Amino acid sequence: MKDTRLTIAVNKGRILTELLPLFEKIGIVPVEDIRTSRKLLIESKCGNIRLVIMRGSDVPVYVEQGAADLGITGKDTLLEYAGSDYYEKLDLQIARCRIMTATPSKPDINTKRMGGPLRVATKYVRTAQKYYAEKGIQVKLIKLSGAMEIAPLMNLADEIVDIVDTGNTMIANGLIVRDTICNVSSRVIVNRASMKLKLHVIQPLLDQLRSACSIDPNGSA
Ligand code: PRT
Ligand code: MG
Repeated sequence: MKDTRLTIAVNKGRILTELLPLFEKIGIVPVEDIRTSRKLLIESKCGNIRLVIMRGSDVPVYVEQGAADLGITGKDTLLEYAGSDYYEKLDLQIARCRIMTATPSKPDINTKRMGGPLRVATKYVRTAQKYYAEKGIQVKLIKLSGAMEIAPLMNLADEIVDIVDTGNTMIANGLIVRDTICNVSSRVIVNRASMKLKLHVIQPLLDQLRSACSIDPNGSA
C-alpha cells in the first residue's frame, strides 16, 4: 500500500504565524493550538499530515536527511545553508523581507577605524561573502547570531548585513539601510526520495498551497 503520511518541518516564529492561516485555508489544522502548546511534533486534524516546529536553520537538515518530507523556511536560511540536496518547489510569498546592508547614520560613530578591510557584522556570512566578492570589496566578516544592529554602535563593525522589513529596527539603532542584497520570502522544500515515493500526496498538496497563496491580480491576496 502507498504511504500517504507526510511530515512537514516548519520554521517557528513569524513564518509559522503567517503559515497557519494558509494551512487552514487548505484544511491543515493542528489538533492543538501551536502557539500555546509546548509540543514540537503536532498532528493535524486531517490525519495524514504532522508538523514539526523548529529553528529555520534545522529545516533543510531534516528535509535532506528524510526525517521530514517537506520543509518550510525563509529563502535567507536556504541561501546560508551549505547543502542543496532537496527540491525547492514553491514560493509561499509569506514572511517577506529583504537582506540589506546598513551603516551608521552618523558615520563619526566609528572614530577608531584605522583603514584595513571593511568590517561587516552579520548572521548571513555566505550571502554577505558572495555579495561583497561580486562587488570587489574586501571585507572582514564578523559572524554574529543576533542583534547585528548594535555592532556599529559598539565599534565592532563598520557595516552590517541583516534582515529588514519595515526598517524601524535599523532606524531605532541609528542605522541607515543601503543596498538590497536580495528579496526574501518563505519557500517549500521537498526531500528528493519523498518527491518520488509520495508524489501522489505531495503534488496535490503543492497545488493546493500554490492556489492558497497566489496573489489575486485584481488586488486581494
Ligand atoms: O531563532 P532565530 O532568530 O534564528 O529564527 P526563528 O526560527 O526564531 O524565526 P523568526 O521568527 O526570527 O523568523 C525568521 C525568518 O522570518 C527569517 O529567516 C526570514 O525568512 C523571516 N522574516 C521576515 C524575518 C523578518 N521578516 C524580520 N523582520 N526575520 C527577522 N526579522 C527581524 C530582523 O532580524 C530584525 O531584527 O525583524 C527585525 C527587522 O524588522 P523591521 O520591521 O524593524 O525592519
Ligand atoms: Mg528570530
